[in-house]
Amino acid sequence: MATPQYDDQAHDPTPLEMLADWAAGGTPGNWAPNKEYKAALARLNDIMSLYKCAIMEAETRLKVLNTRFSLEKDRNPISTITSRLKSPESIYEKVHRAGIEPGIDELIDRMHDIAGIRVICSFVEDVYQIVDCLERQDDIKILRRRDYIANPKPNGYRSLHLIVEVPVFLPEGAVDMKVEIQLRTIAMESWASLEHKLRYKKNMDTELLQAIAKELSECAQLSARLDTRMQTIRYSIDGFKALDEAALMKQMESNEDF
Ligand code: 0O2
Repeated sequence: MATPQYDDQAHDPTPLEMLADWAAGGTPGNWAPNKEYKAALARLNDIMSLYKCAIMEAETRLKVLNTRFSLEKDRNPISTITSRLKSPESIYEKVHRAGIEPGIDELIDRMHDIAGIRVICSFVEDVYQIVDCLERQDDIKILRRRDYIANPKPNGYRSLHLIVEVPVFLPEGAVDMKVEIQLRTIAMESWASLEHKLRYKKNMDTELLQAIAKELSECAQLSARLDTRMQTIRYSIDGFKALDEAALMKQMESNEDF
């Protein structure tokens, strides 16, 4: 196969170049550095930089919330915040998997997780507190909320996902950009990262795959109970709901089969 031509040099296409070619409506394996491709590449570079700024904006909001909480309640609800800009390779793979029509506007419209932030909390209650605070912020728009903590996925996945829109302030004015925020506890994070590895195991024996999926499903239930028990202990340490000690004891007893 002839080496694809990008710009004026013959080289293997980078994932970003492949993505620009897809966005310009090119045919894989038969691309040319035409006007449409060059315009798509320039626009892609521009929006990737805007998504990077959106991550900074959203991350700052979360850090501010964490600092305010720690002042008022003497503890940090957020354990860690990590962020990532989805790689062009991963975007390219997902546009095909999700059947997104070629075009940068389509990409912006249909793909919600180019900018992604993961917030890890110690307790489930912290997740909901952070979400409540974000919902009350005037200039953050919550476009979508999926609560896989209250309604776990069939495989046991738990996490709370928000798609938010944050303003990015540029010299020429503000632009609203989408960011996906995944909030979960430490236990949920440990489960999800293990399960994520399984998703990308292509050549595993079917029986082994099923056995691991079953084991993971059981671990998901254990991890959900662990979160409940940890929350209960924290309430009890904080003296929170101390008046309802009988209910607390009952809750602890009901956890004993774990
Ligand atoms: P990756 O490899 O993490 O990037 P959408 O947000 O509309 O594009 P979807 O699936 O409708 O897609 O949204 P959803 O359910 O909110 O999930 C989005 C992301 O959550 C996924 O991104 C994963 O990061 C994570 N996720 C969802 N379900 C699972 C699960 O069962 N296990 C694990 N480990 N993670 C999950 P991607 O792009 O699918 O994957």
